[in-house]
Amino acid sequence: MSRFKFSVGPWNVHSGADTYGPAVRDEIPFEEKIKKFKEMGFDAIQFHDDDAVPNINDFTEAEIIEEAKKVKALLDKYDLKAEFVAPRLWFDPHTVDGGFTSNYEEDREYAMWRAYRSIDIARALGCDKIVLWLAREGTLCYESKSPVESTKKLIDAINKMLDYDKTIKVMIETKPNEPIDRSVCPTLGHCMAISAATKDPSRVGGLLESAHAMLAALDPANEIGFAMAMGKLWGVHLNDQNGLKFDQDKSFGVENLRAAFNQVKLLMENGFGENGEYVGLDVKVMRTQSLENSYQHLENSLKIFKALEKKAEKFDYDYQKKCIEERDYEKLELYVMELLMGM
Ligand code: GLO
Ligand code: MG
Repeated sequence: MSRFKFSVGPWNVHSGADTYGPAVRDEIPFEEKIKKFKEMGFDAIQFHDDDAVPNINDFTEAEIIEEAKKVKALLDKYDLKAEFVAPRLWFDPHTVDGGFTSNYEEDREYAMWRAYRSIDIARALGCDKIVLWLAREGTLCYESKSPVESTKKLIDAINKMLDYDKTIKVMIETKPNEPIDRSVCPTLGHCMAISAATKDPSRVGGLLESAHAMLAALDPANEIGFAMAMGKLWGVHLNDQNGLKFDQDKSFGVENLRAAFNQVKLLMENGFGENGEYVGLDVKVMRTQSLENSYQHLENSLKIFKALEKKAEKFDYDYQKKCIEERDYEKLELYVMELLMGM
């Protein structure tokens, strides 16, 4: 039994299309996915606005809320919660140059429309968290935008969201690059600064994705620790990443076991989840998998997380203290490695 509650997004199970090739599996219907997620032990679902309301542009504002209520009924049927809703500001033609920081006013208005609709959808789904994964908020051509203006535009957009709903919470999911070259808000440190500059910092926090920290050449556990010290780690997307390359979204712990262990240990030591936070996964199924085995990466990630939780429970804090007193960190390091290797 884990002390944590877990969440997952429907995009974690997909047809396998990538930049270099088409789909290799059928799309699994939404209801089938969430039924399976529940069976696997997940407690909550992560949403994009258009995961809840596909073809969102085709509906009026009132219709969008009605559509979202149908999804809420599905969640209730399987006794699942909604963790958050994220406006998908990277698919629509209006978001080619970014959303909140686009150079074009019409696009910025569209981005706000999606942000407000995401809040409406979150309300209909019974949740109060909005995630901003700022996919295209940055530059491909450096001289096309000013980092000063972009940062101010982002703060302004968040302020408008905070005004639109007085109890909603905004979590920025930071990422240094991809699909954009240079992001406006690349790390949780930047997120904390943005939060402080908004009109209600108590409602603006962060979501750390392990792979995103690694892409910024940072340690994911340290990003987690930094945001927790500020009381602002409200979500995680645990996964793994092999070095500095494209965003891989590998199963949690499969590349960097010790880093994974330290993320789990830190979440446990600092009471993550006590305010209703979920341990979220953001892992992608490999292209090689058959349709029937489309969920294996999620099973693996949960299994590895829970195994690391058990390892962390065994962590000998007295021994750690002794090593620190003796200033023998080589000894401490070997202890950690032996713990992980089961020696
Ligand atoms: C991509 C992100 C993406 C977000 C999701 C929720 O790199 O990790 O999967 O987590 O869109 O906003
Ligand atoms: Mg993510």
